[in-house]
Amino acid sequence: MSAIRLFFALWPSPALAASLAGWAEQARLTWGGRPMRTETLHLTLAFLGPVDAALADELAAATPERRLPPGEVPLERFGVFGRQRILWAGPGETPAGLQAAHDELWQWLGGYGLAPPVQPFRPHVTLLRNITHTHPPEEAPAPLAWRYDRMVLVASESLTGGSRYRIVAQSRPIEG
Ligand code: 2AM
Repeated sequence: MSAIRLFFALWPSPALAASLAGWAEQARLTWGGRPMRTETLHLTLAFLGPVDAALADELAAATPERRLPPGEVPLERFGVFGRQRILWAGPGETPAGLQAAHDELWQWLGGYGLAPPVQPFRPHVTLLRNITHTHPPEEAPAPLAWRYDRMVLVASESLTGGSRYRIVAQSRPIEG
């Protein structure tokens, strides 16, 4: 059976994505590498990996019934994953509300037989890939406040030269 690579993420508004693209431009002066396309910038909440098509359909159908308690992520620092040669933007510390959203999401996914990663949650927005230097992070631009009220379920398709992301469902914002 065919498998689909899926992940849940926070997706920035176009304005926030444009600001983050500015961060990427600045970071590239120090770390080199290849900037992510502005319209692909995101913060992964849960990476599911390849999931069979029937389960993917089930998750896409169930996601609009999920609620994500609204919250805010302060984007205030650059970080480097040296082994993966990634430069990212993220919070100084994981906000408690975001950690709770991550934990709750994985608890729900457990009901579908999916297991959380062993590594701790490291919320980040990948800005550059294949960085040519792995200097420790320098001071980032002025912080950005990311207010979120929903998550999206994304299918990732591998193409030569990168991935294409397709949003297949989103959670329902809490009204009021
Ligand atoms: P990255 O940006 O740090 O590479 C789609 O690939 C999204 O899922 C990206 O945000 C990517 O994080 C994340 N991702 C890919 N493989 C992953 C893995 N094995 N564990 C956790 N997240 C992963």
